[in-house]
Amino acid sequence: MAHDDVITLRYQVARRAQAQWAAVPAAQRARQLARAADWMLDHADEVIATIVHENGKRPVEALGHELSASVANIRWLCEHGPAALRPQDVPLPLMPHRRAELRREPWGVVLVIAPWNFPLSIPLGHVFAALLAGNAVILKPSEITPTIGALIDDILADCGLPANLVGLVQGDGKVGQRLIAGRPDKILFTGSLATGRKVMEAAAAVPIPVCMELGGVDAMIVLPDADLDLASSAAVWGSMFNGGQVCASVERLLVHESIREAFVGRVVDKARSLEPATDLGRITAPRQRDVYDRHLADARERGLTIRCGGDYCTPDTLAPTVVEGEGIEDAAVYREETFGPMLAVRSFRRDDDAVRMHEELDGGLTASVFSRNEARAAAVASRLSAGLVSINDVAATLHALPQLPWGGVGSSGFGRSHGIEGLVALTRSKVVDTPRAGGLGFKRPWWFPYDATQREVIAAHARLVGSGSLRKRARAAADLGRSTLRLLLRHPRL
Ligand code: TXE
Repeated sequence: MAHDDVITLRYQVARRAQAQWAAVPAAQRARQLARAADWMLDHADEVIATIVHENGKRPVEALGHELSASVANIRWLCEHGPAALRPQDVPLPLMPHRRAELRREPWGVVLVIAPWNFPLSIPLGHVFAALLAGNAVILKPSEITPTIGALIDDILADCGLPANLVGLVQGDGKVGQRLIAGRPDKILFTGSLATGRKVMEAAAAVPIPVCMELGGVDAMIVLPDADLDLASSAAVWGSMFNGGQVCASVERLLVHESIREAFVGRVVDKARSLEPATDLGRITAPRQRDVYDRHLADARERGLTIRCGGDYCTPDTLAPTVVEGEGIEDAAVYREETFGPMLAVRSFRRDDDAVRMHEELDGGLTASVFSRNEARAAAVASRLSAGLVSINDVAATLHALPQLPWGGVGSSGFGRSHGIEGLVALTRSKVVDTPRAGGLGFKRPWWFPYDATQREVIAAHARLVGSGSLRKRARAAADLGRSTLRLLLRHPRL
């Protein structure tokens, strides 16, 4: 069967399964989905081995950022999600005779297009939230980590889901385009800005709502009174964990000029002390080397100083690299996402300069500010454009914490996953309003035909709901009572 026919069929069977799944109460859906956490813990070694083998990250990172993050997310979603999906009675002070119920209904079929850097926790987080919200899911893992993507079928095997509720479609960007053409009801994309634009372009043709997580050139700001030991350790881990292949990694270091050498010296010493075999995973996507080579060549052409690293310790591991120098603000390593164990250092004089430097680049997924003066750090943090700003910690620590919404601003994308906000975003709100006293209700006196009495009622009502002073409201209430009585005594003629 031609690929497009397979995709068409995938969507057809997913829609049928979704109708069945949406009829299951959210609390029951949660109970079934929660079994996946048990499966993952029971098969932890297999899950970790598969990730290490195909993605190349260190076992401790596969355990922490993939397995542990995923089971925590599942548990939290299953415990807190159903309440957020429950229909709510919304009081209507302006329409006391009506009862409004706000419902959170599933979109239908959600398409998840996933990256290779967190090949389990990122897609799994999206898949679970979408399923808990009552959707079906078509999942396209990255073509670089297909085996890990396929794990999701095993992880869900014990959940008793309707057949075909989750459709796994392997393939590259071309398959991604075809999946968009298959008209999902919503798309969750994690990947590069360049690809994100193609996804949005294809989605716009239908149109299909999208949630985009596109990475960023995130910065750490180190104020003059920062704890240099803490901040330098945070800078090294924040920029080099997962081999630096993290959307929320520290890509830029903005450090106060007065502590620059003391701080950068510590960063360089700690970066040099990393053991590639134990601390740095291999480069997952070979094409990343092109990015690293280009950024290093550009830095050298500009005469920047490569304080450490700048070459490969093994064919697929870049040595931890720190780059600084006059004019770094124009260098590729500073302006573009390197997505590797590479840090670009720039110094500033005033807090305002640090904010300006941060804001110069469009986008912002996460940021961090280090200072012993929390109020000063908070003042800087409040001025930064980013989805998450950490004070005296690196924001990536909080990546995909189930309680917090996750996503960026500007060229780092839009929409939110995780947290209640991310779950609710996987539903469509619908209001159903009915007569509060039951029955058929009555013809509304403000329906046709229009006349002077109606206008008096509406004018008095506007003064009641819009006046700021109690005296005016009291007078408006009296006017409203009198004019409404006159209106009700007049039999509606239509
Ligand atoms: O991403 P792509 P890649 C950034 C990071 C990295 C760069 C490239 O800077 O260096 O992106 O990584 C699918 N229509 N991030 O090549 O190309 C593709 O098959 C539909 C940051 O992995 O964006 C894969 O499943 N789908 C990011 C997914 O999109 C298409 C994590 C991502 O691939 C498509 C990963 C198309 N036209 C990379 N083309 C983050 N935010 O963490 C590709 N795909």
